[in-house]
Amino acid sequence: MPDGTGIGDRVLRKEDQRFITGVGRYVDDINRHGQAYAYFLRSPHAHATLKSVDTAAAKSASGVVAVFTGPDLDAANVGGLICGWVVTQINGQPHVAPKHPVIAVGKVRHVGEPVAMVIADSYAQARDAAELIEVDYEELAPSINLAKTLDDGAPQIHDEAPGNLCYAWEVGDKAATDAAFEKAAHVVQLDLIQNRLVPNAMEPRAALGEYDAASGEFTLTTTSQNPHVARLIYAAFVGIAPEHKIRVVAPDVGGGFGSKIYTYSEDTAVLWAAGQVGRPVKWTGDRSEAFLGDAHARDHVTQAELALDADHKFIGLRANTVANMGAYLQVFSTCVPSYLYACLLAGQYTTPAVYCHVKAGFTNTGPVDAYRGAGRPEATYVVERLVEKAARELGVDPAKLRRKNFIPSDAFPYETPVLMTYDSGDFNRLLDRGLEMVDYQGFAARRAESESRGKLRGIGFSCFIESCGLGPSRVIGALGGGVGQWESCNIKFNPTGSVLVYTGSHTHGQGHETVYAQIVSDALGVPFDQVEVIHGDTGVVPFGMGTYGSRSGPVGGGAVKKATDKIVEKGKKIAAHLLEASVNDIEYASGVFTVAGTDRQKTMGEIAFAAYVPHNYPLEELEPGLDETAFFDPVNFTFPSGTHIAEVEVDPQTGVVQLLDWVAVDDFGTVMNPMIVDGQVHGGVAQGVGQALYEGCVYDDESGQLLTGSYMDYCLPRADNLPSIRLDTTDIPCPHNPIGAKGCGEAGAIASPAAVINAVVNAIGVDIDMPATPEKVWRALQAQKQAAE
Ligand code: MCN
Repeated sequence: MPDGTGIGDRVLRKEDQRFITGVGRYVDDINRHGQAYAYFLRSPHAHATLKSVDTAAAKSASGVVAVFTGPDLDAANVGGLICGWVVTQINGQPHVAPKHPVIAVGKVRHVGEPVAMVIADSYAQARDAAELIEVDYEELAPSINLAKTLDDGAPQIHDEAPGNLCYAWEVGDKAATDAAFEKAAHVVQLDLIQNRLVPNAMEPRAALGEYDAASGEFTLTTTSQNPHVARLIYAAFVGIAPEHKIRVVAPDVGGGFGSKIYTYSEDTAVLWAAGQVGRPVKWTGDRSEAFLGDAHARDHVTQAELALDADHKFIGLRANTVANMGAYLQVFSTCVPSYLYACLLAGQYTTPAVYCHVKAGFTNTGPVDAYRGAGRPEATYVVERLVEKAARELGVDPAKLRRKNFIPSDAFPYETPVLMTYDSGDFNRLLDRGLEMVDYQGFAARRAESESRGKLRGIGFSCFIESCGLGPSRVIGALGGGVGQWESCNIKFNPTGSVLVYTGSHTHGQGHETVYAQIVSDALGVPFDQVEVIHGDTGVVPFGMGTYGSRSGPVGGGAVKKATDKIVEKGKKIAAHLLEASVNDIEYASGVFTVAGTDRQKTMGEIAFAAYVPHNYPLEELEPGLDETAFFDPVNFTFPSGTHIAEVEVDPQTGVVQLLDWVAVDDFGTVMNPMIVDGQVHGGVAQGVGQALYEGCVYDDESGQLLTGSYMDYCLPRADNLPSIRLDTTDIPCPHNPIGAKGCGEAGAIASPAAVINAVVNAIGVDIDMPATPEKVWRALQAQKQAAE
């Protein structure tokens, strides 16, 4: 757009006006007449038999409306929570999917699992009454430690899952990979720990259930990233009501980072309970409940190896991973450490043989599922740590070693040995630009200067590629995914020319209200401020799959663009009628329809008006109205890639790591709003830095108590832990979506842990695990010193 609000412009975010002026409407801001409040009594034990749950005293407590336990929900045929992705095991069987009750039945399997729901006139009354519930727990030995949970003799968590095994799965050609290692000139080995993380969205989860006895309709207002998928689950699997009798509304949502993809016990229970008690029922989680109850992330251990020939070409990579599922499966739990992880172990390289074996195990800890990056930070960490270690052991420049092994830019589409076909990219260009921006030549001098001050300086690379933009329904279906992953858009013109854009994706910080308006404004020539984007309400938006897997730009944006194309097609017919010309002679550009070769024109505004005031329309050929719906289902994932380079300084006296510089050169295809994309990379990098240096979710090995259940024990990065992040992009369009966009929402979190740790290792000279806390770094330096003595 000439006014600077089209695709590619740094448009300020429309939605920020309401957020920064404090008028955003979050779930907890919404209250209904006669509303009651829910409190969940949670298990204090990691593993116990529920011998009895006596609710009599609680039921007669002041203000109490109802108390429900797991058996009450069972008796009402309320189904359990589901996992939406079937992983087919090596033995051909589907993964083991134990029942996940909304409220515990018979047994509790992690600290914090809901045992009863109390509904009362006030939240305080519900909480007080919960104290009157007598639960007779018979404690069982828990299995907490991932490294031991699959061992013989480990405490059994589910009868359905012998040996606590969820699945054993593999990808790649094992024989070919083993053969590559046999003939290798060099083999590099690493044992890696993917520290467990807590998502920490700014707004904790909340839900408000309502039931209208007249229509039989249930409404849930909730902190969801994907309200339509939630509705499908409540209808088809939980069985609360048929889909057309459930409305799910996700208003302003204060971040999700994956943790709000899922349907949880609390939202499911309040929705069902609203029908039982005939009053709206509200639950707002507090931060402690978020620590205990939000799905956690990562939590892998991996033995990884890279084989190189004498010429330093990568000839094989193999990884053996054990992944923690926690006590129960959530919606994506199974696909994260399988398809979303192992299928990216080729990285940016031509490694011809890759093999990965994954065992997923249950433990008596909270569920583990997708969190920003979901599998792809783990893959990048394996590949990039191995590559950096190979460079160190071989004494070669890590940038040169990467360059020697990059997939060349003319090799796309490129089929990797682990199921993916990369669409496009230019890895040399990313690295070259990164080296230039970071002044790689000058690093030796900077390191010497740090040394003169008694500090250890290091530089670390992370050259990542990821698959996102979920995304190809056919591919996902073939890999076991349960639902189609298209996106939809409905564009409705008002007669006076303003536009409503209904999207099935959900924005909870990503800025869709702005970027989709840019796409529409650009395509239809409508002023940006005349375009309103509406999302997050199944009662208003016809269809949608929501937001996760960096899909809203490439897939949601694709649907928006397709819908604008349909509007233009219809507009041409109306213009032809108004201008008394053949539709074939109508040309369209920038909001104006012209009869070819003449100055006879109609603007989009005139067309919109005529569409609703259709005087003289040939109605049998031309329907009134300007309202089009499009679905977009891409043929492949998008494959953003990038080079991130971190420079750190380590204080050997204290082990403190200071990040000094960050350079990120990414390929996000067509960048629609560079300001929003920059912000996405900043946020993602900060989260990855958190994983690398600060965050670690820890359960006590004996009792299964969450030791890091508050910000006193769980350390998030702060603004002053981060350097100014310097960015650039290469913008190689994705060949298979209408805009050419590749997703950007997770890239920073995918790239950054490997870059940070590679820089720390480069500084201190020994391998180290995440989070590289001062204590861990200091101990590594002491051990190194002692070994040298
Ligand atoms: N965009 C663009 N040009 C591109 C690609 C994207 O301008 N080439 C814009 C998009 O239009 C969108 C934003 O960048 O406004 C992010 O787009 P995309 O990469 O498609 O990611 P999604 O919108 O699907 O968001 C999901 C992604 C994920 S998976 C997590 S997790 C995450 C993230 O986004 N959670 C977030 N970013 C977050 N940001 C905030 N503030 N809060 C979260 O919870």
